[in-house]
Amino acid sequence: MRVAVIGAGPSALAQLRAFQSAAQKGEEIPEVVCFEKQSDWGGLWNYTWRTGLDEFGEPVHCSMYRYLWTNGPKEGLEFADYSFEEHFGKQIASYPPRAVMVDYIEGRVKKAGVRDWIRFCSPVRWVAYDEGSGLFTVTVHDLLKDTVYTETFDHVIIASGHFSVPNVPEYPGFGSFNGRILHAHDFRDAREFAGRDVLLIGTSYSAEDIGSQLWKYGAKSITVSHRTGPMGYAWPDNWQEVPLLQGVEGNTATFADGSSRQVDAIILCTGYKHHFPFLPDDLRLKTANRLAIADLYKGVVWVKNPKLFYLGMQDQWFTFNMFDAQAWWVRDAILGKIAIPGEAERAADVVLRIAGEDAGKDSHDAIHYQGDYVKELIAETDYPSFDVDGACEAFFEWKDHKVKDIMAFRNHSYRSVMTGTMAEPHHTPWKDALDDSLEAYLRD
Ligand code: FAD
Ligand code: NA7
Repeated sequence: MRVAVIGAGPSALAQLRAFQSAAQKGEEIPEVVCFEKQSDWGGLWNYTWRTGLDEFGEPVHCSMYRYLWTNGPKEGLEFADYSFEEHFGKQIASYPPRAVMVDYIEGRVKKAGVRDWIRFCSPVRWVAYDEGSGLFTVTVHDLLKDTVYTETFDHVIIASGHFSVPNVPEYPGFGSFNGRILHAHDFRDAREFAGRDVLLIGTSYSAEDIGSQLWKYGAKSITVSHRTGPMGYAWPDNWQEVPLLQGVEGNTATFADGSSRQVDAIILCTGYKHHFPFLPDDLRLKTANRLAIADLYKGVVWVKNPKLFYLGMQDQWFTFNMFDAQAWWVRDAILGKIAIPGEAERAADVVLRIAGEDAGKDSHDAIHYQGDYVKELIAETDYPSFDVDGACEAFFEWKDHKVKDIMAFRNHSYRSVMTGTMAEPHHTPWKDALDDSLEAYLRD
């Protein structure tokens, strides 16, 4: 049996680790071939200065930027089979910068020895399913040799991420704006905007964090325009929330309440698209960015063809340990240890999940909802059980800390639900910590 995994970000790496862990326990596993379009693993966490197209003419996957620290506590995402303490030899502070996270993500898969399952510089161009043979044909571009080839597989697992292809609205006057307009996907270095008046559109994680980066690295003013409602935190004095942008003329931006501001740059923090240009209609997921995903039984099995799986397609409170829960479950479904029901039951499961999410009132309910999903999956496999409710508590504390002081929430510490240890406070408050290197962060 052959299994193709598309992508080598955190979701796909969870899948490789899941199979390797079964093999380690003496189980027979299929041949697993992982195709990654970048030259290294880590997915979004694999930082590049590049934007637009890469050296091969491929769309740059990275949406991360310099100085990015995790936007939620690490205690909510920790791997249950590989703690931060195991990796770093000590407990570390709760909001690691990107470089520290990459080291942690890599640590587990280096230990598992799965790197040679991955073909790098290998974007998947097309996947087709043949009813007759019951096999998938996967067409891959080997960028180094510049050759295109096909191979067949019994199962395909799509783990190509969904925070890389930007959603880019246009507003009147953009074509003649006298400044730079970019999407968050192409934002790389806040220092570029030091001394500038910057307008952000959107009110979710990207707007909050890119705005905070701009503030930290010396922007003159930050204006955030909302479509639905303001974020409502107690922002610093040079930060203003305004209603939706109506248009720009020269450098003047006008908003729905009639107010206007002079701005030097506009950053569209308007989210991302689930985008799978390598999939035909009958296999392609089309969904909003939400917790209960359309057309995926148990959030992972393609309802119309249960040999096809998707990982990590949900909007995310939980990340790495949710991807693990999914990957262990998908592994056991492929190994035949978990039975997948018929199509009607699979479709009914999706309807129930969507209703469950819709019944929630607020982010508190949403965190519990996703926590319950993680619990449901890990109860069906041998993924190490952990205190998911404890991880939810870390998220609730995190939300309270943001309300108390949005520019200081990263100075707080939380208890690991994997090891029971309390994180050390970081040696420098986030706003003063300008060096985001691993060495600086881990310094005692
Ligand atoms: P990705 O990380 O996107 O990886 C997908 C991989 O698939 C990539 O390596 C890509 O190159 C590859 N790929 C895509 N198409 C193809 C193809 N056709 N062929 C071959 N390979 C392909 N999460 C947190 O837990 N904490 C945070 O602080 C946090 N901050 C974030 C900040 C930003 C700006 C963004 C955008 C996301 C952040 N996230 C954060 C969420 C992030 O989605 C997850 O942490 C994680 O990276 C998702 O893993 P993934 O493997 O599903 O997808
Ligand atoms: P999100 O969380 O999908 O949020 C998108 C935001 O963009 C949200 O506030 C939307 O407003 C807003 N939006 C979307 N389209 C428009 C238009 N046309 N006009 C105005 N505003 C719009 O994306 P993020 O990039 O913030 O976060 C994605 C991930 O990156 C996340 O997991 C983080 O970990 C990092 P709405 O509320 O719908 O009115």
